[in-house]
Amino acid sequence: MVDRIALLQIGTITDRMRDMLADRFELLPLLDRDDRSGFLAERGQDIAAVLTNGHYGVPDDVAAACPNLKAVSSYGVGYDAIDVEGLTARGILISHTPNVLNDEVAVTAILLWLACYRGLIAADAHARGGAWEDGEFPLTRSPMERKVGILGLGRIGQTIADMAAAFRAEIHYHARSRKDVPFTYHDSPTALAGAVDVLIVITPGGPETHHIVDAGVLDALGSDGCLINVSRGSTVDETALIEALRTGRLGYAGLDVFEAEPKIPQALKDMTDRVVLTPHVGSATVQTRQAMGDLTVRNLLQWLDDGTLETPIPECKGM
Ligand code: NAP
Ligand code: 8YV
Repeated sequence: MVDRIALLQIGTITDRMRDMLADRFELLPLLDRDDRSGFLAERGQDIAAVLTNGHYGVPDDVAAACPNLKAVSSYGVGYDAIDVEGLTARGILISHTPNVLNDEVAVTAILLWLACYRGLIAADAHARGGAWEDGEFPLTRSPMERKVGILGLGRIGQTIADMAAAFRAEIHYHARSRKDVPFTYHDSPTALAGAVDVLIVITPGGPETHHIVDAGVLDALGSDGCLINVSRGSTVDETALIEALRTGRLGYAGLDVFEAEPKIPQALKDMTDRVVLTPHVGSATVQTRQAMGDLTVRNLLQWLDDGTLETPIPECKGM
C-alpha cells in the first residue's frame, strides 16, 4: 500500500475528479470548515499539493501554513488570483488548464455579441410576455460583415477570430506583441476600439491589464459600439462602463465577468435593452468542465510520477 499524499482542495470538485485522485491522494477539503486556522495549523506541515481554481487561487493563509507545498494545480486557464512570484520563489510548481476551454469561451463571446445585436433577451421577453399581440418587435442589427476587435489575441482570442469568420467579420486586434496573422493590428486598445463595431476583451486579468478598457476606450468604441467582456472583471472600468451606457456614449455591452463578482451593480441589471449579462459561465458546459477537471487531475498525477506538470503556467517552464 503506497502512502497517499496530502492534497488540499480549495473549491468544489466533481465526483469524477475525486475518483481519479482517490488512490494516490488524501483529499483535504478546506472550504466550509468551521476551524480553518486550527485545521491549517494541524495539517499544514503535511500538505504537499493544492488543487484550486481561478477564483480562489492560493490564499495567503494557506501559503503561509504549508511549508512543504510543492505543487499547485488550478482548474481554469486564468491564474491572476495566484501569487505566482511568491510561490515560484519557493520552488512551487503551478499548472493551469489552457486550450481545452478555447472553443467554449469563444462560443460565449459570440453568443453575447449576437444576443446584443439581435436583442435576444428583449425579444424573448416580448414573445413570452405577450407584447407581440400588441405589436411587432422592433428591427435589430445584423451581425454580418462587421468590424470585430479582439483585445488579447491568444489561444481564446484566435478561436474567437476563427468563429467570427462565419459572420464574415473583418478582424482587428491589439495584444502585447504583433502576430503573423491576416488581421489588422492596432498599437493601443483605444486605437483598436476606434476602428471596430464590436470590441471583445479576452486578455488575462491582473495588474497589467487592470482597467485596460477605460472611459477613453469606451468613447472610442462609441454610441453604436458593442463591448463584450469574457476576460476578467478587472479589465474593464465598470463605473466608466455604466456611465458610458447610461449617457448613450456606448451602445451595447455583453458581460460574463464583473469587478466584484458574484455581485453585479444594479445599474447594469436595470439596463435590460442594451446589456446582456451572464454569471461567469464562459467555460461552463458539462463537456468542457470535464476536460478541465481531467487536465487538472492529470497535472497532479504526472507531478507525483515524475515531478513535472503537463501544462505548467509559462512562469514555471524550465523550473
Ligand atoms: P493567452 O493565450 O495567454 O492569451 C492572452 C492574450 O492577451 C495574448 O494575446 C496576450 O498578448 C494578451 N495580453 C496579455 N497582457 C496584455 C496587455 N497588458 N495588453 C494587451 N494584451 C495583453 O490566454 P487565453 O488562454 O486566451 O486566456 C485569456 C484569459 O481569458 C484568461 O487569462 C482568463 O482571464 C480569461 N478566461 C475567462 C473565462 C470565462 O469563463 N469568462 C474562461 C477562460 C479564460 P501576447 O500574445 O502579445 O502575449
Ligand atoms: C473558470 C475561467 O470558470 O479558466 C478560466 O480562467 O475563468 C473559467 O474557465 C474558472 O477558472 C473556474 O474557477
